[in-house]
Amino acid sequence: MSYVDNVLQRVIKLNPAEPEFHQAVKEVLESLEPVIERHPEYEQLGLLERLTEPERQVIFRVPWVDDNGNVQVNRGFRVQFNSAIGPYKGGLRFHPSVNLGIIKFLAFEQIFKNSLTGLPIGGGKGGSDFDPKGKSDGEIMRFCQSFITELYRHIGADTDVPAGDIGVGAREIGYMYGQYKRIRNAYEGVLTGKGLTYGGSLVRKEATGYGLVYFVDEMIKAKGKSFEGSTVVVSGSGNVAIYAVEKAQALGAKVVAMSDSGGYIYDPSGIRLDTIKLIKEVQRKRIYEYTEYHPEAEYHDSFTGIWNIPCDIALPCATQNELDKQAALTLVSNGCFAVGEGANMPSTPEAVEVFLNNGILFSPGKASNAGGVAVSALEMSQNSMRYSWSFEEVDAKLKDIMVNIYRRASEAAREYGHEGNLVVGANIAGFMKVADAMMAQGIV
Ligand code: NDP
Ligand code: 2IT
Repeated sequence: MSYVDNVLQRVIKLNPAEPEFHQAVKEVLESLEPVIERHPEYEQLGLLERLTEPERQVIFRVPWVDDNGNVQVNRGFRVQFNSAIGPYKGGLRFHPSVNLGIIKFLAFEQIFKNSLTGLPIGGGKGGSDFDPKGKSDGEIMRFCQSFITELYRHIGADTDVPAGDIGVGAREIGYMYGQYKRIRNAYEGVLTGKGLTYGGSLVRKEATGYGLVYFVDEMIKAKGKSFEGSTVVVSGSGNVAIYAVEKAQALGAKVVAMSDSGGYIYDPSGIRLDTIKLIKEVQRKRIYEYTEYHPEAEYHDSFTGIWNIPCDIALPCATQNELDKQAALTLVSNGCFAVGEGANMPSTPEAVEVFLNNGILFSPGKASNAGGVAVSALEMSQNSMRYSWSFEEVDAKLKDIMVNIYRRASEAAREYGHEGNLVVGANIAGFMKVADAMMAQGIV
């Protein structure tokens, strides 16, 4: 059995009932086969065994009192996966589906994504099975305060710097930052995605969505295509989806569909993003409300049905495994030529295979959604300098970073005999820097 297969078997045995973690590890390790062949010393030094074992995993109780005076208990997680190239960095997800396996898959992906940005950040992720939907501001605040009252001892500006992810945006980051500062009596850049009045960076809110479109634009440009005049479908209607739509529209695309976990809207005349922002960012309501404002649009109550809408470019920006083989086949037969992942691991392995076998331009999330964490790292730099850059400065750096990630992933794919395969290219390019740093730092 090959070294990679051995390590995969070990990961499955040691981490039972964590299918998303197995899926993420399998995809990365299988891409690394050609690298491992050139570096037999990795096996001798147990590099892949160490790479797939988190440095530290924290699981904790989060008790809080709801508006009716009842005590609620949730479970909190922080997986500090790899600090070879910098302090642990990665978001916090609040969603009822959160469990250890989900957080581990996200933290593992984050190692390579963060490396690809070229910035000095290690990989981590955390969150809770807390469901923010339908909760009052007071309940959200009490939950966030309880969560950070345990987590504060494990994080710090030079140790581990969390940020947002599903269910965690500026409001939650604000409550967590306030509680951290109160406990530690220190004004430090311990969280990113902060508000602009207390250390946040311009463009962080827009960064993942804008970065995704910058990346995809570069990828399709290489084949003589552009967003201008293209029909685009974007799943989700959260932070990533909204700003992907904003930038795609700015580049001349027509975005015709968006979704939430309840279903999708199809507006053939082009999605009115100000309505989506009002419903989602201000009112925190469901996407079907869109048809109240624009009765000519259709609402369908199947979330995954969105992939039946014909498009040139598909941007899955909601959640893991939201796009399966059947959806991929439908996209291909409808003439879609590019798929850019904004979410983490939104396409199933079978869907990715369909894209790669049909010559679809495909970018994996760890490459094309790295803009969010990249601007988070820029927020850390600004906090350290006690200085802030303008919107234009941060946006220019973001664009530069995304173009560089595309180039690095493409070059690695070519160098290792998989030209055009950005899955292999991103995994190899992300891995090399981490592997070099781990090899240099001894058996740790
Ligand atoms: P938000 O919470 O802002 O939005 C999430 C969106 O996805 C909502 O529309 C939500 O619908 C939908 N969604 C979430 N879970 C599910 C589910 N299980 N089934 C169907 N729909 C679902 O999160 P973000 O926009 O921040 O994150 C979206 C994706 O992007 C995630 O995969 C995240 O890990 C990834 N990502 C986020 C980054 C960031 O900077 N925020 C950076 C890089 C990646 P509903 O409201 O109905 O739940
Ligand atoms: O998946 C991700 O890259 C994020 N949720 C953003 C992480 C961050 O630290 O900004």
